[in-house]
Amino acid sequence: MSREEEIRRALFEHTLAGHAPEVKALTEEGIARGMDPVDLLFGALMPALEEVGRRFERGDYFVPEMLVSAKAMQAGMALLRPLLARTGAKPLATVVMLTVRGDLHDIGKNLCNILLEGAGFSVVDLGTNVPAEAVVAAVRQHRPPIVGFSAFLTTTMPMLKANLDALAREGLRDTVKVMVGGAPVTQEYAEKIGADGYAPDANATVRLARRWLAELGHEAGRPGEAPAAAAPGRG
Ligand code: B1M
Repeated sequence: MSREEEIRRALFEHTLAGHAPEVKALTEEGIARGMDPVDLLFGALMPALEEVGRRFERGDYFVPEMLVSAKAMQAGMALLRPLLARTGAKPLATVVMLTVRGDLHDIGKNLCNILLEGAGFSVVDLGTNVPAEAVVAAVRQHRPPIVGFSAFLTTTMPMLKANLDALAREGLRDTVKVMVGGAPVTQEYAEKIGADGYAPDANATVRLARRWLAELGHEAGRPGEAPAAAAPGRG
């Protein structure tokens, strides 16, 4: 087995076990060896988290295990972030991103943010557990053409509609394109609640944001592409 393959496997195992220092060291070694950051992310870190979810569903893992695995993954992501998000160019446009009220999951949103930044967008990240009032305030302050809401729990999905309603109440709905996403969200659900669009993953998020910019008359697609082929079969 090559050292690269060993690194991929060890990254998977240590993320699963929640060993942040090992994940950090292995990611550093992978980068130093010239491994593709997209490969490290989609070939090791993400599959580990998917396995964490499966173990949680089976009752083999509980919240503390989920949490330490997430922290371990974030130790790797922190190192990959600057490599995935190319900067230095004039931002294409601002995108306000957030996880809805009641929801503490942020890894998926953060990944979308990284790829959006990599594609040249300027991301204003409001964080997690964000109330509708804060969404309204951020749209007033930043005047973004695009806002993205993430919901990762079936119980927090209704907050997507609550945010859309809050924007409409404040007369801001027509000033922004609203994208929704997160594991339980679907195209059908997005249409049902009246969002402008849905993206199943981070690459699709970038594609949709670019399409909207082009429709709005911005010069979309430059500078920088989303990291090339950020995982086969992922949008
Ligand atoms: Co939670 N959790 N969790 N959790 N957690 C899930 C989501 C769950 C599916 C696990 C399971 O049962 N298999 C389940 C939800 C079930 C459901 O609602 N149907 C669940 C549960 C139940 C819970 C708690 C309720 C557990 C409890 O307390 N009993 C609790 C809720 C806390 C809360 O939010 N109020 C909880 C807590 C946690 C932790 C805090 C421990 C931790 C989160 C840490 C963190 O995010 N900082 C955690 C984790 C790590 C998970 C799993 C294991 C991994 C989530 C993740 O990061 N995935 C998850 C199981 C799983 O997903 N396999 C699970 C990787 C990420 C890259 O993918 O999030 O899908 P994803 O993001 C994708 C797309 O969805 C899309 O692009 C991303 C990148 O490709 N996308 C968008 C995301 N946002 C988008 C926005 C867009 C467009 C696309 O436009 C704006």
